[in-house]
Amino acid sequence: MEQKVIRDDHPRGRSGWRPRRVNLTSEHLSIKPSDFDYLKIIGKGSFGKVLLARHRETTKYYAVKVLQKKIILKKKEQKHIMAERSVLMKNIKHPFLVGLHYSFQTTDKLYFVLDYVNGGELFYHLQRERVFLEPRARFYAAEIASALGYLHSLHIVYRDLKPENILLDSQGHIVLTDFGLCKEGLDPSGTTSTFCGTPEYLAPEVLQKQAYDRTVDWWCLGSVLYEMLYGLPPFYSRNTAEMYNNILHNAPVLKPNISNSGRELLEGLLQKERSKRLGAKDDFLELKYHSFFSPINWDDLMAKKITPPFAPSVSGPTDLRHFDPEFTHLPVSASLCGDSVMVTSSVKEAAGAFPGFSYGPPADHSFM
Ligand code: ISQ
Repeated sequence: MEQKVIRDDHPRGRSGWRPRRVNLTSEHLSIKPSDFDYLKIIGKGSFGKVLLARHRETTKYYAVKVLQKKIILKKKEQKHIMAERSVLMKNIKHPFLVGLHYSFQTTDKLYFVLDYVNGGELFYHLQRERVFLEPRARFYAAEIASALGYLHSLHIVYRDLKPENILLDSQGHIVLTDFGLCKEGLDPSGTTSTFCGTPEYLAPEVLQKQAYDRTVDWWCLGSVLYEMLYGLPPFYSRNTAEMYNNILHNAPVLKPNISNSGRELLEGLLQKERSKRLGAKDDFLELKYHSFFSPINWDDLMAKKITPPFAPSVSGPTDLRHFDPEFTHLPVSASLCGDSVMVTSSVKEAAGAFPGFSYGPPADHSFM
């Protein structure tokens, strides 16, 4: 049997280089659900769930996102899902973006094998502390901004930056997940217009179903930063109609308990007219050189040389204390691993709807 030295040098792999000898068989060439043990549910959405999984052979942990094909088709979302996959596949490597290792499919499900991080959602920590002091908010905003700037440089608009998509790793660095609503293929001056998502952070142009561009992400970053500093989203109202009205017509309330540069940045990012918004001209560079970020050394930030202002306490990879028990207490379904699917007509219809979905990285990045 052929033997080959293998290595794990994914940029965010925890173990770094780990040469190992394994026997290469045809089994290694195609990845499948039974290559993993599924340990816990760590997230749930309308299309499916995210599970903590351990690769049986390498014993490495991953977040495996499993989506039901028929639900995606029913909601006419296959374009988004294929976009998520192709966005994740675009050789995207950035310290603050979740990495995709593999995607594969079975008759009824789509699987994304992603980096696993267990520091919890940023907003889970924000809720516990109500607000963050400025240096901490600055650190998170800077890591998010650098990730958004990187996506924009690849002509990708994230579009739907929202609290549940912003995670912390075990050291306390930002990891953005869920590229499901990312729009790709936009040239820097290009626009697009589709609407879906949750309302809190939606920019006025998205709310009004007008054309939008990469500046929508700077609005969302403004919303995230506002919530970190003031404890509530800008324009917040318990009444959704009122909140929509506030987003479209009211200036954000910027109380003076934060620095002038912070308020000035928020004013620039939460500018309703996108052509006047901070970032409209030189994108990320306009944020990078804004006085609010003057304490940030951007080279150090990118190299993860800045010690995070807060370290989530975790005892190890299987410490799930920062995940919602609503998810982690759910039983892990056996159907994930088996071929036990009842082939109904809707499953048949869905089976062939995602041609070219499956993806395996170059050998250097694989599990082998
Ligand atoms: C990675 N680690 C933990 C949770 C996740 C949720 C969604 C996508 C990736 C994730």
